[in-house]
Amino acid sequence: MVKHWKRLGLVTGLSLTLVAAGCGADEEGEDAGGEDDNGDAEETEEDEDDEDDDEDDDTSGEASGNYGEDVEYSITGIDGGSGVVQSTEDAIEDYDLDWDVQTSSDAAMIQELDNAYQDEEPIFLTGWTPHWKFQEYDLKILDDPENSYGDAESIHSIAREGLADDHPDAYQIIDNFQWDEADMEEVMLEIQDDVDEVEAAQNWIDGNEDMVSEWTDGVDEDAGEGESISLSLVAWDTEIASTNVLAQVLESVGYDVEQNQVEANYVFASVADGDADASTAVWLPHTHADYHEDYQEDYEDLGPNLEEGAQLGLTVPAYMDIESIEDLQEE
Ligand code: PBE
Repeated sequence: MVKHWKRLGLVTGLSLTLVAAGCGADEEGEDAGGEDDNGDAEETEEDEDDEDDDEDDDTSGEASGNYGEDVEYSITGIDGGSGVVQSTEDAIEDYDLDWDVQTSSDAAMIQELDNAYQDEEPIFLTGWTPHWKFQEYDLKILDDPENSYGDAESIHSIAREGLADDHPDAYQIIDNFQWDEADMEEVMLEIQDDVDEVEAAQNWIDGNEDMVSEWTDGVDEDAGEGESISLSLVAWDTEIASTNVLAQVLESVGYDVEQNQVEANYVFASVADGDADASTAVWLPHTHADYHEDYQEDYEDLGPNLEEGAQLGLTVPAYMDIESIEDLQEE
């Protein structure tokens, strides 16, 4: 795709007229009314199948990607300790951009997205999937030829040393906990729809008893006997969903579960130091590579709880006329 983009950039002059006549009008029409929507969707798919040049010309066209000034050369980010913000800083360097990342929180970033989206204004986000924002808003992840955001990755669970001996049943459940993107998204979406986190987790559990019974296979109903288990997480929506589900399952067999919402580095430090028992929040091999390298000697990596379904990326509303990070411009 990207190679094509470079090559096809040379023929831009030739086909730009066609694009301006076709796509440009389509894109404006897209938001104006439902009538055009169907036609657009079909055309876009055909275009992609048949030839890449329409789309590619879009990105290399004069107006494409020219959003720097509108957004004050700023990317709307989440917490500074997150891997996605760190990857965005890498991207700024890799693509030689004079942009910066504003840090805030997952919730605050979504609020900014919502504001921009209402007015169809440009906005650049530190995005990742799975995340309900892709269901609620029409968004796209920009191409990343330099791979600053890494490839698809997995989300791992980690446990403190000694957990298997101290709380073998809890350890088994945490070790067995595994689901996929659709499961995680279901819980996230419900929470987003104002269902309480605990209730959303319980609803998912009720609808997935077979899967849950595999995690608790052979564990007695009252195995926990009121013992405490602490789980560390950052208040990212993905981890709020996974931690609540795991917590509910542990509680269902008698454990008393405490959730510690902390900053990213403390997720790793707390499990490494034994201050927390476990976490489901470790994105590997890319997002949390640095934290993992620093602390992995002191905790146990239990492997993926979500396999290869996760991806970071610079994310924009679909109405923006830009496809690749390469097209971010200074002026
Ligand atoms: N996230 C969600 C985290 C990992 C989980 C993508 C925001 C991060 O970037 O560190």
